[in-house]
Amino acid sequence: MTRAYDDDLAAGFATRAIHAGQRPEPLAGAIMTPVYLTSTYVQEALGENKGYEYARGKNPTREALERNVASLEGARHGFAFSSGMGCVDSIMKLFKAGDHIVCGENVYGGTFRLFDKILQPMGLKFSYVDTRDPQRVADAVTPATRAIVVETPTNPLMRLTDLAAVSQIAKKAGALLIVDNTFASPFFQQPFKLGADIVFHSTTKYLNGHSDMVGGIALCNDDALADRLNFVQNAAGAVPGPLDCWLALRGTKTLHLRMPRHDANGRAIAQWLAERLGPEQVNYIGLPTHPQHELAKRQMTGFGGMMSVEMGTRERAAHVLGRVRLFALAESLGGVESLISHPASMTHASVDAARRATLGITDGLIRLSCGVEDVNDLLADLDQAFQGLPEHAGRAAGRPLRAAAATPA
Ligand code: P1T
Repeated sequence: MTRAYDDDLAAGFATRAIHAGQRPEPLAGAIMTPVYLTSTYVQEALGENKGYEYARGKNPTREALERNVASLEGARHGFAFSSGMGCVDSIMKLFKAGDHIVCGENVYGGTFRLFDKILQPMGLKFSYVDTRDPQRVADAVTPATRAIVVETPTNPLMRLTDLAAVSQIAKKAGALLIVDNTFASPFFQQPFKLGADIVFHSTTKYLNGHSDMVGGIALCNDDALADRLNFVQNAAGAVPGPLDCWLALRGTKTLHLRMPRHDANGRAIAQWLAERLGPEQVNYIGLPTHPQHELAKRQMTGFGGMMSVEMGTRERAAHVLGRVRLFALAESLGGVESLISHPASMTHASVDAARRATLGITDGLIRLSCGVEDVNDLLADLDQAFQGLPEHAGRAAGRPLRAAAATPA
């Protein structure tokens, strides 16, 4: 099990981002954690070793990453995985057939696919609810509920869950609150302070920040829970390779520098899009018109670089997606480079069309991951991509492209 160093937990965020979990390497004093490319460790004698036996169980590069991110989330324990999905799958192995999970209705398409197509047939029971409304979460709880799983902000609709309110519901139900903090990163949101039991990330995104690896990580504070996660990590074996851990660890050193720039660029681009299309078309939690802007201000310290935009029709979405030059049309998010995507046919293609329609993941929805380039260049790119945008029939008639999203009670 990898525990954060106790003395790391006291320093400021930037100091921890750069140093937490890492000590100079003892052989030569290398300041950077080596990439321990090994599958096994020599044992001095039968039953005698340096604490490392086989690399699925432990790897020093992986441990440095686990300690580092645990420290950034204000957690005591970290467990790295081979992908965000490998991480969610391993967390769900804490449960057994018959257990009931309340899950946010809008989560990453791959998370829904794992639950719906693999775990549900194996006996786990899921209820999908609009977690913007804590009452709906409370209403979905049954005596068999063992966990509440939320993504906040959600991918791609940027909906929020009031973590403090939902953690009360989880505690009352004796269930774990499990939070996907990928979109916010620990720089903007600290779910443990709001009552989360497990926080996880696709490290592929903001934590790495450079789009050069795929990984996941789960964090927790409770020692008994950590023992169970540690057991699953080794027994099920969805562990990351040491080079990927090293790349993620290099990324976290600049998280505190990158996130404010993602946030600044995100705000400027959301404002531009809101002026161009009408604020009700832009799902960005930093816009005062976002139905949950006040919650965002209360439970987060920034809004980040993620947003989705309702273009009205697939044709209008395709127009922009086909003309951008600096924004790259690609899946994924959270890297220094700006990406743009079409959730209905890309990240959420595994969610069936009827369900997408109910959620609001329309064929006209595009998603932007604003990178850290010069914002004027990003705005100029969008401006040229918007040139010649086909008129939307409803818009021409003076009607909004869609009704403003209902604010949950
Ligand atoms: O891709 P992977 O590292 O396995 O992480 C899965 C995952 C988990 N949680 C959230 C919120 C995510 O956004 C993702 C992956 N998302 C994309 C690849 C995407 O483009 O949205």
